[in-house]
Amino acid sequence: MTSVGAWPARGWVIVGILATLLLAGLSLVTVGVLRGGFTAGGPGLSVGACAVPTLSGTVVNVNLTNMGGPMMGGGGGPMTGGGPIMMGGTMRLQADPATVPHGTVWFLATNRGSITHEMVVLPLPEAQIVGARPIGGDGKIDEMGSLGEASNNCAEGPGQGILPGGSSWVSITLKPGRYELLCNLPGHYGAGMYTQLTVT
Ligand SMILES: [Cu+2]
Repeated sequence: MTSVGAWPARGWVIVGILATLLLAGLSLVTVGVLRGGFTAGGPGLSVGACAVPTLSGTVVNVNLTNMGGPMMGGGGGPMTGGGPIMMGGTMRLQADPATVPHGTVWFLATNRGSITHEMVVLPLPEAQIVGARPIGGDGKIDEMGSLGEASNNCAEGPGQGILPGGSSWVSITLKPGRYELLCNLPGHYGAGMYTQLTVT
């Protein structure tokens, strides 16, 4: 009698385990949807928190990063006063690829740091190197002559800045030459957010 009664009990245990696994799976899907990990059909690519449309032709992926923030895995940040401006080359702007053919170029800037960033494209005059622009009292460089920028969170073109985990994109027609990609939020250029793009 005991062995007969044990089987249904074991069956219920198995049902319970299956139900738990099913619920766990459902909650994972829910988290994925909430985090924007799934696009709602149609072409496109989900990058971070944003659904990025398909960018055809030449695409330069621009990574915007900063150290010391919670998204960097916590390595003991150098910040002591809690101010928004970080000093000492703790920020980076990297372009991949760094050389592209002339014509229409898409820039896809993704913020992998912990604070707001942006990407601005400026021509780089002959005999001038990147990172050498004079920085004003406001911590910014002169954006005169800007060819375009990606600073619209989860959208195209200029805006209020790209939030952590977000992206922005812009297409610019470029002639052969050298260009400087940079972030011009106060203090960021001085902290190292610039790189060269060569157009052939
Ligand atoms: Cu920045």
